[in-house]
Amino acid sequence: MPKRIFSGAQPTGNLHIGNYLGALRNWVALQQEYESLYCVVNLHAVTVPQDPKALAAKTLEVARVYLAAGIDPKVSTIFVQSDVPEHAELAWILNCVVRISELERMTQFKDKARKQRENVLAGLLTYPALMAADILLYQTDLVPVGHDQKQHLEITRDIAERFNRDFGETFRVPDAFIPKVGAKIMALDDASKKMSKSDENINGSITLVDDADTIRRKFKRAVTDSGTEIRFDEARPAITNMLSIFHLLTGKEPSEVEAHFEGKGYAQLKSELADVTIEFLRPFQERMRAISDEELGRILSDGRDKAREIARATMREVKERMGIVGA
Ligand code: ATP
Ligand code: LTN
Repeated sequence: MPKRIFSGAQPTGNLHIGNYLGALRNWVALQQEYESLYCVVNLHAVTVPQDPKALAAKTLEVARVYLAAGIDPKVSTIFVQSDVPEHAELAWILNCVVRISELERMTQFKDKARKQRENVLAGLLTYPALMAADILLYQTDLVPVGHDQKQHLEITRDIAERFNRDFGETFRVPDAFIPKVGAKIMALDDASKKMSKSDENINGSITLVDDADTIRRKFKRAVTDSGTEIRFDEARPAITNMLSIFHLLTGKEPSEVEAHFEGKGYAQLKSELADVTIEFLRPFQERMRAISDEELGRILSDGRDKAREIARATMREVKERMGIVGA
């Protein structure tokens, strides 16, 4: 059996270069080697309040981004989470396997609950059970994600192992794939926090749909570190972040990038980084526009059918093992 990949992004806003460099780029790179399923996880998005119209539009837009990024629907399965009801069904069951104490330890829950302060939804706490369901439904081997998802992958493994122990071998226990560089692209306005789509300051991230002027303006405003030297250095996170983006978008080795910027100033770095980003996003945005609604609809309905077949088989086995039967 070929090894299988599952991953997804939430349609909670515009995807940014952090999402691309930390996740999508690797989805594309790995799709030939693995049987891959890439999902728009819209049921995850509603763990925080969403505007229904915007959510519907973003769900399709994220699928478009997957295609424009280079995910090939001929080799990979692209689909929307809510089209396969087994995700929600298995999530319920895994909610009865995971412990509240484990969920309360999740840093993403703590951060998002703190930001929200009041009326935190139960779904925000039980989010990892849904994520585990996404992954385990497909007997996934590898999950390419950014660094912020490491803890969610660990809890997924724990859930799978516990289920297998209590009810008999059912789920494959997946591994995370987290890239060495790019797994945590930092915000342009504050190099101590990750670039995030749900950030209220839009200047912190470069989205995949930003135009050239916006990209230049955002890099120009980006914070820098004290000093003047342009080199990779953990003690200087803002410059290191910009150099990492430059390295990943150009494919130039870190030493080459440092040599290239030797003797140059921060303004030059920002301006060249803007050029490189604009050049990278131009064909990307053209591909996004070139995909017709009909084509997108066809790809998503094919994806749904393929995903559902695998999901159904797993669900049948899960219910049998647990003694969940009916008429
Ligand atoms: P937000 O950016 O709003 O916090 P999120 O982290 O929930 O959104 P998703 O769209 O669900 O983002 O994530 C899609 C993928 O992008 C995940 O694999 C995630 O780890 C990765 N990712 C998110 N932010 C970054 C970042 N700043 N750097 C690298 N990878 C990232
Ligand atoms: N929680 C992830 C999105 C996500 C996911 C998944 C990623 C939901 N289900 C399954 C990989 C596999 C996030 O990035 N916020």
